[in-house]
Amino acid sequence: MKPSEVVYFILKEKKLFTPQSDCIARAYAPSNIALCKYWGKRDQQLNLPVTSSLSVSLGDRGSYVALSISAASHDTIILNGNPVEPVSAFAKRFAIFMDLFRHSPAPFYFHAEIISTIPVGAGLASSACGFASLVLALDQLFNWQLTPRELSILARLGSGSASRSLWSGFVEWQCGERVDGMDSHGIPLDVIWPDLCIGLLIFTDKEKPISSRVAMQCTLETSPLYHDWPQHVAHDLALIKQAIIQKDFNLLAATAEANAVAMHATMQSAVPAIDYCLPATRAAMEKVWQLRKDGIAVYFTQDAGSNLKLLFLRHDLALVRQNFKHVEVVTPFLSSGEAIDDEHKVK
Ligand code: 2P0
Repeated sequence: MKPSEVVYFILKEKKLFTPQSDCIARAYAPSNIALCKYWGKRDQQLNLPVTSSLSVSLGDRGSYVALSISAASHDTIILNGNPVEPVSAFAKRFAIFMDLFRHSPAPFYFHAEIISTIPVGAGLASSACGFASLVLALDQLFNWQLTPRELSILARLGSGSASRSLWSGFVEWQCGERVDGMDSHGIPLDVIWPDLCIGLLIFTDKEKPISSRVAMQCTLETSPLYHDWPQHVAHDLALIKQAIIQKDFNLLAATAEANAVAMHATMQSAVPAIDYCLPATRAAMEKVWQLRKDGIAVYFTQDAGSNLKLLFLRHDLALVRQNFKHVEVVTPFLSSGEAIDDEHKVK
């Protein structure tokens, strides 16, 4: 099945593809960090995953978009105040996704002004929040009034992890079984955990050397360890859900760290080997392990990039700041502006 057929199936009842030329649709979607990772697809065209996954959204770290119909003869994009070259990979990926929604008799193009509050392409899920914010804006621009699940399915067509960025808090992306992917979408977990903190350790904001899309396919096709990956995920996902329900931080964070380490071990066994770590990444991992030996409950997770995300509870915030001078702290369950300690406000 093609992405355009999925779009048609979802939008067939709607007054689709009739742009409102004087409207500017504004939307925001948070980035998300997987605690149990998505790595490998059962359908590359529809971004249908081999396994389910589970994430936590990053509050006000994400993507803001203002979307309107462009008077130009091509899509125009402003990213963080700078025009994006139409020939760039970013613009091409945007255009391919937006082509799915351009079936009006007369051709039309979009103008998108995007503010990303996280580095783009550096393993901080910028494509997840980017595509999720785009579908939210499209829904407004065309007045579709789709359900969050339908929006999650459309976002998945842009990027798999975008299916989890339609909600705040914990979100499970159920892999589903259907070939059309209509059962493969995010489902939010009804749990609030105000003490949970994420520490972003950003070692570089450069684009990663190999895209996660290429890396996960290479892993699936060549890694001898990939065979066991779905079993790892099933085991880890069950533990992580249990830990969230019981608010058992050590179980949650230890399982998330083990899941990330297993994902990277699996991709390091691919041919050619895929290694996203920089020396600074490994040094930070060593530091986390040493802190745990010293009795501090701090853990990490790592995505398709060199940056690390620390997992810890609010009462260890000062210790984490002492040990990681450049850490950027995100509190997924506190609203912007709520104080998390005496010296710092939530960003
Ligand atoms: C995740 N990652 O669960 C995993 C862990 C990176 C490592 O989802 O090809 O950009 O667009 O579906 O969603 C990054 O992969 O890949 C990702 P596509 P995507 O967050």
